[in-house]
Amino acid sequence: MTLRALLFDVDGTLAETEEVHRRAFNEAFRAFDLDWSWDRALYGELLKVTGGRERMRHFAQLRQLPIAEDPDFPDLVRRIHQWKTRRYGELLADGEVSLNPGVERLLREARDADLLLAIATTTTPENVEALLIPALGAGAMDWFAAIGAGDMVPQKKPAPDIYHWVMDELEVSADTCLAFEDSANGVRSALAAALPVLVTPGIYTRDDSFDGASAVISHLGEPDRPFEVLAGKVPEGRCVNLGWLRELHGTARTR
Ligand code: XBP
Ligand code: MG
Repeated sequence: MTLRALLFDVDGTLAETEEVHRRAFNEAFRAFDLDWSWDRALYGELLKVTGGRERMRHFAQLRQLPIAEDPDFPDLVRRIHQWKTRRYGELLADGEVSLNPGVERLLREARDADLLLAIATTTTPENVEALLIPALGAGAMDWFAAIGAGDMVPQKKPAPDIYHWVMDELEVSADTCLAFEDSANGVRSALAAALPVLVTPGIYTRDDSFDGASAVISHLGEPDRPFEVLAGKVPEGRCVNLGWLRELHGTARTR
């Protein structure tokens, strides 16, 4: 089956953004006079719940915080999350993160070869723009034929909804696509949509289980910065390019 589309997760996959999310959450909690503070260890646990609002509600329930029983709590969570999203955008505009190794090179190569590019993420559409425009320029969103993000679907990852939505938009079948993910939740989502998936783990997801993924490599690599193979059998090469991806896709089978 010919490879037609590359479907990218965002946080952890395109860039190491979770520390910026965490900072924006913590600043938002302070702005709303909450004594919540998420350190790295706690955030690593909380990341098992995808979506910022869902993560905040989960935290309040986990800690059995009385505020979770307040009838206005869902609205408060929504307002904190809006504040957090605005702050996250400001931090990225300040050049807080750059794309992971090989990401821009591969996106450019795929575009030049007329492959379809798409985004499939649990974060908000605003946050996708906040990352991609500073990194790729004002026209960055036009590089992507579909941007599936946040609340566009009923269920976030690990449910397959966002990948199904993106494939419907692109009018492609799963066997002509390849998904790029960094986390167990992302891999589960892609596999549940019958997509082959290439994993580049992030700082928070190194110890996740990636069972069923086609391969796990350290990052997409650059000619002078080769990737390391962490699991699976991969084509020969120092960095991921279209020839390499087509070969991987040709041998990839989802469960
Ligand atoms: C990772 C997530 C997101 C971010 C926070 O998304 O789970 O919730 O941590 O973003 P991805 P929001 O699918 O891109 O890996 O606060 O906007 O949800
Ligand atoms: Mg991710």
